[in-house]
Amino acid sequence: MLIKSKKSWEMKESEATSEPVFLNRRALVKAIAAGAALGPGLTLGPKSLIAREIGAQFPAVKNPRYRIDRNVTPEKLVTSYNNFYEFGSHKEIASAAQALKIRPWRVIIDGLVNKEIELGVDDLFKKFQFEERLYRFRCVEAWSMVLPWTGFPLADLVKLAQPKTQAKFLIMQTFKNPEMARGQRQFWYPWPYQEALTLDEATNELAFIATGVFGKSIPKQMGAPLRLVVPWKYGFKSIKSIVRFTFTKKRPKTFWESVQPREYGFWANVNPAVDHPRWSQATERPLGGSGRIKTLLYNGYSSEVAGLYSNLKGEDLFK
Ligand SMILES: Nc1nc2c(c(=O)[nH]1)N[C@H]1C(S)=C(S)[C@@H](COP(=O)(O)O)O[C@H]1N2
Ligand SMILES: [Mo]
Repeated sequence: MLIKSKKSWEMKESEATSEPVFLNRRALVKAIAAGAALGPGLTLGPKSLIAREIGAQFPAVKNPRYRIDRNVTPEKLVTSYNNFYEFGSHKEIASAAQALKIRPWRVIIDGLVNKEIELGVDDLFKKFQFEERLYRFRCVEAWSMVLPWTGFPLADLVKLAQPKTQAKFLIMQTFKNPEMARGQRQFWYPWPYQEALTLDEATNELAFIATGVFGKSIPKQMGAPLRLVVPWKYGFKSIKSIVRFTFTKKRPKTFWESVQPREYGFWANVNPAVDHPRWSQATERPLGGSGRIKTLLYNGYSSEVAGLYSNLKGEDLFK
């Protein structure tokens, strides 16, 4: 099909992408921009036909490489059942999270980089090409969902940062402001929330910075204005409302690892065969579904990520 043959407003939502195509993202974005034929079997949703300018977020190109053979979770559930300890230690924090002030929002990129970067989030966004991806998401507490994220690959941010060759890890931190975020008055937690990836993980094609969900800006309770999404790992790795990216040589302690190292580790890769000390990880409860479904190794993303771990002997990869 010739991409240019139909204007976006001539297509129905029902023509949205249904089959995976094996184009890498750059090739896809280029192809769309050039109006090239993408081959038989590929249809693109209305929003996909718009060649996006750098920095423009909505509507984003739907990347057909990331499709899921499960129903998308209802938006109402995705945006009302959340985990964000800064605003409470239960799942109904959405209204409390409206206290989060998301502008101005400064982002710092520092540590082992050639040049530190500090800029406002809107200026940061101008540096990236946005796209939409459908991903699975699996919390360590065994609930799960499928949802469309808008954002850009974390690899693009790493490239912008130009890490030095000694850099091996990327640490990400959430804001710290106990005035604004009541949960941070719980002084026994090691605020700010902190997560980290190896640089190999951070530059894996799946590691994503989300700025939107369901075609709109990401709501505060889901980690506005930018959060990590690493869909092959348990949800706690996907840190929300990031203010700082720091490249280091040494592996840091992460938030939940500091709080409860017996139960939560650095790697936290999804594995149905390795149980949590207090419950089974074999199955999960899809939000909005009836009953439970089987959990998949690496949450169904083995072909993209298993290679990252083939040489890691003696590491506790699945908690
Ligand atoms: N800063 C911060 N990020 C966080 C959390 C948190 O408490 N604080 N919770 C994590 C956990 S355990 C999960 S399951 C996901 C939940 O994301 P959602 O509420 O957008 O579904 O966010 C993760 N990121
Ligand atoms: Mo979670």
